[in-house]
Amino acid sequence: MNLRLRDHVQKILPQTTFPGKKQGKAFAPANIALCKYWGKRDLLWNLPETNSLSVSLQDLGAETTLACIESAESASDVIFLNGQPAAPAFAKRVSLFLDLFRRDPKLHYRVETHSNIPIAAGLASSAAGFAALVLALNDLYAWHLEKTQLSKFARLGSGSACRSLWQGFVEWEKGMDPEGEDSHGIPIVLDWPELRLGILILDEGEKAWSSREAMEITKKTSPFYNSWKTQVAEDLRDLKIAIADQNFVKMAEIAEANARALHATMLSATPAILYSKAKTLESWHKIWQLRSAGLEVYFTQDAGPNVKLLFLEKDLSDIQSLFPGIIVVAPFQ
Ligand code: 2P0
Repeated sequence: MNLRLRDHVQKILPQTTFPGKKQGKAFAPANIALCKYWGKRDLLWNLPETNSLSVSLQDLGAETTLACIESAESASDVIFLNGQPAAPAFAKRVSLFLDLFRRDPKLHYRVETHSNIPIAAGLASSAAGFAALVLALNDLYAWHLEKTQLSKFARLGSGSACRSLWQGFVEWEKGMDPEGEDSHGIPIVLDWPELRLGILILDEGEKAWSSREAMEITKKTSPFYNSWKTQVAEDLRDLKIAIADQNFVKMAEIAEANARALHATMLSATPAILYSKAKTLESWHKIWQLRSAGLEVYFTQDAGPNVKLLFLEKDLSDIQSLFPGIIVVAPFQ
């Protein structure tokens, strides 16, 4: 546990020592970035080099229940994921995060998280998980903290989690403050009922690098990392205009170009970071061919080999027959 982080969190928390109720419960959606977060300017406070912008996945996400364990009952937190005891590495990460909020070191929690995000989808399930955990703490202790504050807490668990406090489009402001007081999600109020995302599961293997280590390698060794940061600033500016205008083609072109720039930058790192597999490249070609033939379909891709499609409701049946097994999300319905 880091004492500086813990002191910071404890100063913010309301002075409630006892839970307001028996258990806290909350849901948070997963999110997919249209302009990606890749690289930290501060590892301790988990602060990003750039802003990023995502769209949340409605009812795809994590639901967490949290309860205090009577002191004599357990010497550590008890953490379940989808009904099974969580893997030790994941349980340790969650416990270290809970340390920031613990008033009494002898107090332990029972955490049960159910995620309906297909595990193989390579979606940042940690984003939904940490956002749901922070919301469940807020519920358990009846802190009534604002979502902006909860977003800052979630960021300490996982950067992209700070965008999972809201549905719809959310921008993560990188901020300037050394302790991240101005680095949190900001929702963009807008309704876009026709927008669809499709999750294509192409490869279910373990990924070779965690995002955390891959970001550091990219930032330290890619000759294109500074160009990536410049690209993000331009993409964000144009993306926000396209979103405000509900200009789908413009929005999706920027999102795809941003994802390609991210993966090209990773590939230029040493060692090379390559998440794509043969099936990933096949899907890019297929999407580009379909687009040449007039179908408005674009892709984005995160820290894994699977691809997420961007399209509109009018093309749903074509997309479903061209990409069997695709998981379709309507983020604004
Ligand atoms: C994103 N990703 O913007 C980018 C695009 C993956 C590719 O945020 O180290 O799990 O916990 O802050 O948030 C995944 O990284 O990393 C991510 P940490 P996180 O969605």
